[in-house]
Amino acid sequence: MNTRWMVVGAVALAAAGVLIGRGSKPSGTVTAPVAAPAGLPADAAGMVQARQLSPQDVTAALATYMPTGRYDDYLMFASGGHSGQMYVIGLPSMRVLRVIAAFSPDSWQGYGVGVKESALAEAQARDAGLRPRSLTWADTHHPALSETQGDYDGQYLFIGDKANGRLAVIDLRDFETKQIVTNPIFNNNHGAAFVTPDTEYVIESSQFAVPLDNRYAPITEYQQAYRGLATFWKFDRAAGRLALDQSFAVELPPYWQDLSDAGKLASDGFVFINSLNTEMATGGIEEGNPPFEAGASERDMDYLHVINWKKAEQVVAAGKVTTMKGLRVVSLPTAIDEGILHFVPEPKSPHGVDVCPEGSHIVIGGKLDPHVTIFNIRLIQQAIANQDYEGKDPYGVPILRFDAVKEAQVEIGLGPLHTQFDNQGYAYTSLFLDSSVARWSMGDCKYQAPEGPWKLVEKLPVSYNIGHLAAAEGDTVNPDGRYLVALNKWSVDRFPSLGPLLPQNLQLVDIQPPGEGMRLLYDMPMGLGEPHYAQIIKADKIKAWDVYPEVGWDPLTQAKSPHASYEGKVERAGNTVEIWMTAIRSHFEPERVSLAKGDRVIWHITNLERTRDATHGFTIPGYNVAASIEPGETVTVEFVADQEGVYPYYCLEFCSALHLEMAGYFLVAPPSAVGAPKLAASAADETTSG
Ligand code: CUK
Ligand code: CUA
Repeated sequence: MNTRWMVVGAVALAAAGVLIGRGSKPSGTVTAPVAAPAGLPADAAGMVQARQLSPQDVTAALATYMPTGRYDDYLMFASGGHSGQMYVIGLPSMRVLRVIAAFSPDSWQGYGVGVKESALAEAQARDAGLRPRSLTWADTHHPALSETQGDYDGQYLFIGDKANGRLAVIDLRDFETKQIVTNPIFNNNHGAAFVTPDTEYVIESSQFAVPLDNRYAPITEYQQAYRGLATFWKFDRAAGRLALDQSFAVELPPYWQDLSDAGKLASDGFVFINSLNTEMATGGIEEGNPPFEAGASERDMDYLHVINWKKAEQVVAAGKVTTMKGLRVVSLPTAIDEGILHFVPEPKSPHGVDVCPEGSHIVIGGKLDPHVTIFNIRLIQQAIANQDYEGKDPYGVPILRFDAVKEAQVEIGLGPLHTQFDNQGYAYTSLFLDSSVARWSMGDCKYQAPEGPWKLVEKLPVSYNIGHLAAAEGDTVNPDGRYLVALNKWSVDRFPSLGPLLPQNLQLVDIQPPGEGMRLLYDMPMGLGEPHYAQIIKADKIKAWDVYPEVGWDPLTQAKSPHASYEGKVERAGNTVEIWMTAIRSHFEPERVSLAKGDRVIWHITNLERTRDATHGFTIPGYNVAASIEPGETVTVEFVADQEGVYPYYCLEFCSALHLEMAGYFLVAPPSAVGAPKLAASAADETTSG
């Protein structure tokens, strides 16, 4: 029996209430091989007592502790709010494994800091004519893992930028962002990103109504000129890119659309989008109007938008569209005439819409309503077929009769927002105002909870102000149960004070087995930008590369780079100097580059390493360049040598014992001193093998 298991045995004993006093040892317990921190007894039972851990604390610790070298069962992909990035977190350990640079520069990853092979650089260049300035951040809200038949397939990850109406595509072979697209005719979103069951489309729906095509119209023309928009970005899986020319959008009334979710199985072909502000409040508190928070909350009902995207696809194929800036748009009148768009009334200020694993039920959380409301897709389809309307909205969109499509309402508490599912017939809804998670039973489901349908089962308090929650594969056709993470907006007193800006608190909850109640396992302070939504995937579904497939790889195109080189060389054409540099432990080649002020520099660097984790970096003082060149990767930096002087370039990653020697000199002479420019690819650098 190895020592670790003996310690675990001792802790389990302690958890069972057999607490042993300091100094005495239970039979079978051995002293831990490593000395405990000062002041702590070395044996498990003694530690339990000294740290005053309850049996619940001990089992929670055992449930989350990850011995060195052991891997987590799940990976959670969390958005990063206005950090503009994505986070990868292991479950159940709650260790942050990676940040993925998406919309914001990150010098560690060599992203957006001088390297040309980056989605950010590509988007900035492309949008130069479309947007007045280069964007270097985003407000990321909703990640979406790519799906095959409604299940996560572990291939791609999409993330929406609420602030600027953009989407990013991340390839999970190397966890790098490959593409940033900008909606050509709309400047914000919220219902993004959500995918259809085979990732045919990535959905991006708007939040704040504005005139389409980024035009100006006075706010007094709000009802005539302002609109919402649901964009269906076609995903070309083979290319790993969203394709604007195969995408389309559906024009919506100027309500504020909120979250969306794609139908699946029973509801495949539909997309559901919540809305608020069907009052069409336009603000103007300074002119005596009600403030938005009151003006947008006057009516008892808002509208769930039900869009038949398969029908919309046919209408688009038939050419019944207007094309704006390359995006094909189905107009609101066409969407109504063709039966693409219907409304379902939903109670006060809805927020989350979540489709159950079988696709049959659509769960709505109303921020100002203590219930979740559950609609049934069968009833919705019947009501559409029978034209069972309770009226039309001011734009002529038919509104289905609430009682004809509602299956149930369950009173669960204050401020219901978002819902996830497990494999035992339960749904889990975040309660923002209650600061708790409600577990309630679904009805008419593949799995049926023993409590019977539509019952509140229990509530678990969380700290504090929970927004989204994420259960293991809990928004797919095949949820896992086991774990749930509460993404709490506030942490208040949970962690030591580090000043007025506090971390969020991500709390790991054990939701299995259901009979024993939900158990809080771990508080994880998130001292990085605010995660909104997260998805949790089985770790073994991710098939990431250990190193790039070939030496000379361009991660942006996921193909061999034309600029790859196995040896160092420098060439001049006119006043352009092109450098092909190799990097391998522990040297660059060349180690000297000499040119004249005013020369244009194109500098390619190939990391020749095939060893896992042998990453090198590259920087030059004052030129705002930070590259990360991972094993096999080729990167390019390009600039004008506009400052004369002597610039030591060096490797940024502590790659070997001789890492400090991994350097070179970039010598920028005054123009006159060089005359006919002399180039020096250092002949002194003789070693090329690794
Ligand atoms: S929203 Cu943040 S708590 Cu943008 Cu998904 Cu509901
Ligand atoms: Cu390469 Cu340090």
